[in-house]
This record gives sequence, C-alpha cells and structure tokens, in this order.
Amino acid sequence: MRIRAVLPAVTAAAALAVTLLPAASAHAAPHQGGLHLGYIQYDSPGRDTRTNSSLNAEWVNIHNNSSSAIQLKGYKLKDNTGYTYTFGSYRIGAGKTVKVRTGKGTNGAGVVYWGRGSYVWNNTGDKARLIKPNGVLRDSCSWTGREGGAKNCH
Ligand SMILES: [Ca+2]
Repeated sequence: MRIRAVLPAVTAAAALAVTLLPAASAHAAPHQGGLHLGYIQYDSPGRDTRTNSSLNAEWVNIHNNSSSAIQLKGYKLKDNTGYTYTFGSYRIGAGKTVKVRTGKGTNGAGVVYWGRGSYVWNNTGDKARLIKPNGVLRDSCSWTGREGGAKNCH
C-alpha cells in the first residue's frame, strides 16, 4: 500500500520534469518546418501477394506541420529505383497528413493512390524522396528493412 501511495507522486514529478524541458531537448533532431515525410509502411503486412489491397497497405505519409495549407500539385515522391509519383491537385491543410498508397483507388481527403500494379518501396532497404515541383529535394528518408516493416521519418 505504501508503494502504491508513493508511485503516483513520483510519476507526477517525472511528468513535470519532462514538461519543463525545452522543446528542443525533447526532439534530438528537430525536423525542418513545413512539408516532410512522416510514417512509411514500406512492407505491406502479410505476404506480398500483389493484390490491390496488399499494394495499398504499402504507403507513405506526407505531413504538413507548417501553419498554412500547401498545394502539392507537381510535387514528386521517388524511390531508389527512380519510380516516381507526381501529385495532381491536392491541397494539404496546415497540420494535416496525406497518405500515398501504392495501389489503385479513388483519391479523397487524406489519401491519394499511386495506381501501381506492383510494390514500389523495397522491403530490404530503400529511400523515399519528396521533391518540390522545381526539382529541389524537400525531404528524404531511408530504411534498412530492419525496422519491422515501417519507418517513422519524423
Ligand atoms: Ca514493400
């Protein structure tokens, strides 16, 4: 009983200490502001059967952490092989995420489809690049295949 009584106080103190740390310390490598690669599920769960649902379980999140909406038309997503997805008109709101799924489907709020019939992101290591319409690299993120199927690129 004594331990149970003491623990919440310790936890609260620890939480307070974390809260008081400057934001820069909480994030060892602060990400550049604006548009960037987020979570990438490079290995579709289960066997790679090439069904459309399996292809669509392979995806890349792009996150806009700027304070204003960004029009993605002309932005490109590219892998190591050179496969390239070019965004059509898509307005990503401030603080919003858009998921780029590998397979076919109908674009909507928060999701667009590459439209491929085969996987694009290599399970054994690859590199995603987000390229601006003017060709300038905006962000990149690589993985080795040892991350368990997904990589957090934040
Ligand atoms: Ca894959």
